[in-house]
Amino acid sequence: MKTTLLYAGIAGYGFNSLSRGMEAGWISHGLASISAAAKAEGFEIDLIDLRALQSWEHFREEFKARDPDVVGITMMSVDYNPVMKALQIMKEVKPEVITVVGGPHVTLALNDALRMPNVDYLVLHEGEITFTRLLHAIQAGRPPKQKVLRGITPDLDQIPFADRDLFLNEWRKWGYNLDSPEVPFVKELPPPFVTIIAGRGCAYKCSFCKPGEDLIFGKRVRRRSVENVIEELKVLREKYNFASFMFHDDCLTEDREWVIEFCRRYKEEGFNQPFFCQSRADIIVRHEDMVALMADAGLAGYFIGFESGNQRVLNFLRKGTTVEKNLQAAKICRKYDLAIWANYMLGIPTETKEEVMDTVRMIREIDPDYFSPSFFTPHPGTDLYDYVMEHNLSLITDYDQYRRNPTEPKIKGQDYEFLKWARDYSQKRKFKNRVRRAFKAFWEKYTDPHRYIRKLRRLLGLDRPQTPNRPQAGRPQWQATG
Ligand code: B12
Ligand code: SF4
Repeated sequence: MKTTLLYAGIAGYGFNSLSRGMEAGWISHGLASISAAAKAEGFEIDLIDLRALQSWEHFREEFKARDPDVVGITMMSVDYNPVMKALQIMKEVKPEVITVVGGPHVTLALNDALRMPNVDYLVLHEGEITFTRLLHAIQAGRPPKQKVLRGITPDLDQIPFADRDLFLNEWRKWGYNLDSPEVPFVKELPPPFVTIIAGRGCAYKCSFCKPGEDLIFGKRVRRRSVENVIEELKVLREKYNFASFMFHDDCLTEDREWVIEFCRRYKEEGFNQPFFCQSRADIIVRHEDMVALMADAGLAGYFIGFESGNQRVLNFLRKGTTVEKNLQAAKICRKYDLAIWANYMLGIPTETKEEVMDTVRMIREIDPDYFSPSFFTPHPGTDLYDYVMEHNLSLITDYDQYRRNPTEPKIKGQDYEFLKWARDYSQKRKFKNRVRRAFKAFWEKYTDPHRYIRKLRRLLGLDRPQTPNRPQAGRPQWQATG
């Protein structure tokens, strides 16, 4: 029996977009994880990644050539249109193919998913155990009768490590030639670069995000053991010789004890590769000692959801932090020379222009290394989505608009021309910050001994220069993260 997994994440950049930043250069850990689980039980698994193909015609031909018995598809809300189209083509080409759809949208908007034609099974929650059981049942000729299957929560230390080769081998076939399993995205993280997940869930309650992930992963945060994560890093070092990595965890730093132990073991095992992770301003302020330890272990930067520079709006978002802490957290990052990737939202329901300006002022004060503004977007499965629906505020007419990118209207009651101006103005650095940055860049350029060593190595032909698709610090990053 042959199973093909499908990654349909082309809502942003379309076909033939591989390597275009994080959206088109990172693996899906959901698919990589169910692939690893199914392969561990002997199933033959391959991948079609629409980002690597040229067109729907190309997909039709590729699907014909692969000729799988079962197809497993992952789906965020934003992926709805390409997933629907792919399902239609697959059932046209091979009506008897068994289609299984899982991922956030299925759990968060089940009624919507149930209306999708050409789907045989929907898997809710986590898929490693349930997908593999389903494959066994299909193989044994006893496919389940019910369409909706409830995923069984796995013990995260017991499941196999994500199958990165599923993506890399497929990408290579279509011309991906970076010497890196995934595409690096900031200058602080050199290739070979990988992403990793140490746990599932988040303990906080932000209204634009929750309860969505509680529904997918459960209310209790589950973190892998430090040893299990270190083991995976050892495998990644052995296999890809990674030079940097990024933790995808929603909020890795919420478990201070875990982080402290991780830093200790990371250094003990001889790792020194720089890494990024997501954190929160209040945690950074509360646990500066942890920040110091992380910076010492290799942390090169934080993704921080500053979200707003207005206290009323932060409270409305249930962000659980203050404007003051946002500013303090930025100072702490500077102190430890950590890059700041600033996530913030404009056009939040009830937000006034003056409140938007508070955010603009705060971001210009923070002076982040990377700007990641988004226009507030109501995502199914969140409390603010329900609020937007109850108040009839949504301007979203198509699933493609579930992207948070700050380019198009999302809700009623906001002046999007003003928001576009605010988006651009928030990224104009103050004069004092431009001077500080220019001085720092000059200092680093001419006092960094590694620069001369690297130059010498290149002259001697020991290093091959790489030009990955990385944004430059300070350039607009209209690529809000997940
Ligand atoms: C890393 C990440 C990203 C990365 C990488 C995305 C990728 N390639 O997977 C980047 C930065 C590119 C990204 C982008 C976006 N993201 Co994102 N992202 C995440 C994040 C933080 C981690 C994803 C992850 O790897 N999780 C761990 C894996 C193991 O979980 P999983 O993917 O859900 O898979 C499990 C189950 O869902 C299930 N499953 C999944 N697929 C399948 C398939 C089958 C067949 C089966 C049986 C089961 C199954 O089993 C898996 C294993 O247990 C999540 C939040 C989170 N913690 O999950 C948000 C999240 C998935 N992203 C989200 C959003 C909104 C986006 C964006 C739209 C934001 C934007 N910028 O506009 C874009 C869309 C990109 C696109 N497709 O065009 C939302 C989705 C909400 C929704 N209703 O769909 C989430 C939940 C965050 C949130 N709370 O808002 N994202
Ligand atoms: S926005 Fe971040 S901190 Fe808030 S609930 Fe979501 S993942 Fe947790």
